[in-house]
Amino acid sequence: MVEGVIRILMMGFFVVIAGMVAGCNSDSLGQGGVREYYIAAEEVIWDYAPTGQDLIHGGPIPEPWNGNTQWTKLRYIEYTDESFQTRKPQPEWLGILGPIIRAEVGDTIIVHFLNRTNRYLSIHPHGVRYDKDNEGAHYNPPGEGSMVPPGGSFTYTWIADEQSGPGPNDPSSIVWWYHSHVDSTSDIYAGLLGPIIITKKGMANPDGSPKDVDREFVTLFMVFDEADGEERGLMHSINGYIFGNLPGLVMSSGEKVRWYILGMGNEIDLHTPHWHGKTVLYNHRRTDVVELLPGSMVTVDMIADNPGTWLYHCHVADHMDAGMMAVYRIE
Ligand SMILES: [Cu+2]
Repeated sequence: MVEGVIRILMMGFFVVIAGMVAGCNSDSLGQGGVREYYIAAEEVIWDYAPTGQDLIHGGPIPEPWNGNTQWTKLRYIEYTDESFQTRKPQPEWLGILGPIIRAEVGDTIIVHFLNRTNRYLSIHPHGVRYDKDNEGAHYNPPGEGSMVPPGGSFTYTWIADEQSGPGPNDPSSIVWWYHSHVDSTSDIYAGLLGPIIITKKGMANPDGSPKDVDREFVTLFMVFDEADGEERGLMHSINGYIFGNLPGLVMSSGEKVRWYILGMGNEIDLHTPHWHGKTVLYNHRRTDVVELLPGSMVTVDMIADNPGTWLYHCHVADHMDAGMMAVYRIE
C-alpha cells in the first residue's frame, strides 16, 4: 500500500514536470507573428552565363560550356499575394535560388504554394517545426502536402520554434534549406531549392532580418547535373552562375556582412568556398575557407573593411577550372 502511494505521488510529480516542460515549449510555439509567403513553381530557361563571357579571366566561356549555358529549369518564384500575378522582386545575387523565407523565433510561417509545372512537387523545409501534413516530403506514411499535383496548390504551416533558431554557438540568425521532395534528387537538380533564415527572438527587424548585421548574402555551391552525360552538362555554379557571371555581391566598406553558405548535390559536391581580400568568423574561429558537403548550411560573418573587387570561389581545383567562381566588391 505504501508502495502504491509512492507510485501515485511520483506519477503526480511527473505530470507536474511534464506540464512545466510543455509550458516552456509553448512560449516559442508560434506565439509570435505570422509571416505569409506566396510561392509558385514554374518552368524557366536558365542561363548559367548570361554575358557569354568568362568575367574572371576575360574572353568567351571556355569549352565545353561555350554555347551550352542555357537549360530548362524549374524555380520557386515569389508573388505578392494569392492572385499569383505580381512577382516580388528578389536580389539579383540570389540567382537560381527561391525566395528567402524569414522568421523570428516564435513566428509562424505560412507558405501558399502553387504548382505551375507539369509534374508533382512539394516544399520540404529543414529546421522548422511541422506536422506530417506540412512536411512536404513524399514517402510512407504520406502527409497531405507531400505531393502537389500539376496546377494544384497547398498551404504549408511551419513554426520557427526555439530549436529552429540559433543555438548557443550560433550568430543571431542561421540558415536552413527548403526544397521539393517528391522525387528529391531530380527536384533539386531541376532547381527547386531555396533558403530559410531564422533570427533569434528579439533580434529581428520587422522584415525578419537580424538587427546586428548591415547586409546579408546567401550563396549556394552546387554542380547542377543537366543529365547530359557529358562535362558540358555539369554546371559548376554559385547560385546558378559560372565563370564570374553571378551579379550583385556588392557591399559598403565597414559593413558587418553575414554570409549564409549552402551546399547541395552529389559526391562531387565537396566544396570549399574561399574569399580573397577578407577573413570571416565561423563558429568562433577565423578562416577564409569554409568546408561544405551536400546539404550543408553554414553562417559566417565578415567585417567588410578592405575596399576592392575580390575573388570568391570554390577552392577545389577541378571546380575552379570548371568556373565555380564569382567576385564580390567592397565599395
Ligand atoms: Cu567546389
